[in-house]
Amino acid sequence: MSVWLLVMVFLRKRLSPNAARLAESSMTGFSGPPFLPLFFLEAGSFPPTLFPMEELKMKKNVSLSVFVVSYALSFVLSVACHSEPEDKPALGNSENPQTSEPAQPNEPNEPDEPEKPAEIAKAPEIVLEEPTGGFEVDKMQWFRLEPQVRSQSPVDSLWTLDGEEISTQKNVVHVFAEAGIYTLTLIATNEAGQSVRNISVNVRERNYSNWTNKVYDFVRAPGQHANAYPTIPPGSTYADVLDIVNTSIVSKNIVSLGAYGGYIVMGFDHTLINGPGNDFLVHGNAFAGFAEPGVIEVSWDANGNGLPDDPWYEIAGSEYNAATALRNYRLTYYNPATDTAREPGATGTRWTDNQGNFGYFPATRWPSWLGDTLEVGGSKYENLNPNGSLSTAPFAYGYADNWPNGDLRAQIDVEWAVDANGNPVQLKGIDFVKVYTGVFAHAGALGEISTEVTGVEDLHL
Ligand SMILES: [Ca+2]
Ligand SMILES: [Ca+2]
Ligand SMILES: [Ca+2]
Ligand SMILES: [Ca+2]
Repeated sequence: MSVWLLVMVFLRKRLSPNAARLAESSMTGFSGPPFLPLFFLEAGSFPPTLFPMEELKMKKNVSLSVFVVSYALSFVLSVACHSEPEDKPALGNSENPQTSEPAQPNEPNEPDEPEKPAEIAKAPEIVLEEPTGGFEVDKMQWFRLEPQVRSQSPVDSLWTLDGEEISTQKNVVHVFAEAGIYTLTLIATNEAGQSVRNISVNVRERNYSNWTNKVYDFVRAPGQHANAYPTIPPGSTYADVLDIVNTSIVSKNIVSLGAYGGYIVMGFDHTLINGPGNDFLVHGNAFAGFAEPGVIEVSWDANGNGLPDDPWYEIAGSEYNAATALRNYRLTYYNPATDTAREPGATGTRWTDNQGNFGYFPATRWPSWLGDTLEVGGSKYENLNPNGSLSTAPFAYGYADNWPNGDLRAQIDVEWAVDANGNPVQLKGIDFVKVYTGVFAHAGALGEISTEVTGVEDLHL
């Protein structure tokens, strides 16, 4: 018995807590006597109740010393089998930072080449320098703004004037009919967002003439008034003629355009506003039963150079879609005095057109400042009365020298303007008006059908 106790004390001294834990954790694999002493020691009770000590004492033939030695050997073996060093920490034991491997930062693998930093998507940036005292413009003059809009992606532009949409172009062009202070707003939108810029515009008051103030171009076709209305002295150059015709128009005197295609281009001291309803009236000398319809085209100074070198838009009058209407018609007159191709005995002025037709027009007076030929063109409409008739009926609406000036049907709405393909165009205002004789016809003793013009009246002034 005393030997047993000595072994217990020995074991207790040798067992570190870790070794004891290892021994306990191995209990599933070792169920034999080596672990019984631990059990007793932990329980703190001796003699044990589970250990069959009494039985052992009873068995005289069992040598206690053999038992103890076999126990000690088996225990040493069990510890040797679990020979992990006591001081080796468990992997990943964060409670022991000195011996733990340093934690690896959670970083992605470094690529071979450093990535460019992604650009941060931004709303458009509107750059517009405002003049000292703010933006100013006279009423009925084009106001043009060309802001710089910086953006990494496509931009949609929306311009509003006092809250009402006026343009979806990057640059805005607008004309103000009345003086006042207006707020123009640009809303620039891209895929990242929206920028808004409010611009104050001071529109100044100004007085204008309601009548055309300038003739930019004039071409007269042959006719009975080739060198009259207004009178063109012999030897006049084209520049002289332009001056003479300009004086006529400004002073509201008659200018005859001659036969089909003769034309005049006129302008104003302001932009004629496309306001509500009818906007202007081309004054002529039509009277009941004698219309000489002239086609009207309008234009605005899109390129801002003050000259009528911008697209023209026809006023689509009542005949625009007539079955007999011709577009892009071209007609060439030949000066009878120099025309060597005319047939012997033929009378009149020879003509050819781009439809393969030719003939001799009864009028033989040739404008003195023209050369050997004159080519004119545009739309061409069929006269309502047969050639030679002493009367000519007016078209329903939309032409010059068609109805008497006081007749509502003589007035024109800019809304009727169409482009070269016949599509309506929305014009805020117009700067130039072109009129040309629109029919190719002759009225017997009354001469050729030739449009007369005395000027254009702005109906809003
Ligand atoms: Ca109008
Ligand atoms: Ca007339
Ligand atoms: Ca122009
Ligand atoms: Ca006439």
